[in-house]
Amino acid sequence: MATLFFGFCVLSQWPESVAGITRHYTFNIMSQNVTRLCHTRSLLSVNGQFPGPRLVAREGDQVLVKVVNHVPNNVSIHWHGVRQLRTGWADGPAYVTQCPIQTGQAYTYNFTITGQRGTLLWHAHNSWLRATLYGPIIILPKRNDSYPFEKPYKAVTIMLGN
Ligand SMILES: *[C@@H]1O[C@H](CO)[C@@H](O)[C@H](O)[C@H]1NC(C)=O
Ligand SMILES: *[C@@H]1O[C@H](CO)[C@@H](O)[C@H](O)[C@H]1NC(C)=O
Ligand SMILES: *[C@@H]1O[C@H](CO)[C@@H](O)[C@H](O)[C@H]1NC(C)=O
Ligand SMILES: *[C@@H]1O[C@H](CO)[C@@H](O)[C@H](O)[C@H]1NC(C)=O
Ligand SMILES: [Cu+2]
Repeated sequence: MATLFFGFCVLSQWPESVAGITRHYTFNIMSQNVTRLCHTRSLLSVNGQFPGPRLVAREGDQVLVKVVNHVPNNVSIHWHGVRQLRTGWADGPAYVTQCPIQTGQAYTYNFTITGQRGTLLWHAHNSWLRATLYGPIIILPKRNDSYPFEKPYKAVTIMLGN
């Protein structure tokens, strides 16, 4: 199964906000049927979206992601590449920094994005679940701050999965 996903956004169109706000997300881990190239499969998704939802934050923002597990599998979510400064328990690797979130339970990841800008990735951290549980993390510079490169005219997220 090959999947290609395109999302896009014009940077100047994001709503105005002050730096250092709290961003709330809820990730419901659920099972669903998805049809691609004439084949229907059952797979795990976040909020019924595959690939999963975009997590957007500015540098300096606090991010709260409540992950609710509605499936029989143990799940944890890893924020790939996000520096966890004094919030190691929000990193996500099951059995490393936390016990997995069990069926019917929820865990709220709480971390602040510090000193990072760009596009990263979140994904499930146990076994094959990461094959379908993933999505982009888009970190914008602080308001009035610049990118460490020329300001892009437009940002396009391309996710490749299999
Ligand atoms: C997926 O499809 C199977 C077989 O048709 C069905 O039994 C199941 O209820 C469906 N699951 C969902 C979440 O729609
Ligand atoms: C889920 O995690 C719990 C707690 O770590 C563990 O006891 C259980 O065996 C796990 N279940 C599966 C299916 O891996
Ligand atoms: C998130 O972590 C911050 C810093 O440790 C803490 O002040 C805040 O109360 C936490 N929020 C939640 C909802 O856990
Ligand atoms: C951003 O720059 C604009 C124009 O220079 C200014 O009016 C505004 O106060 C600045 N905002 C912050 C958060 O520094
Ligand atoms: Cu990773």
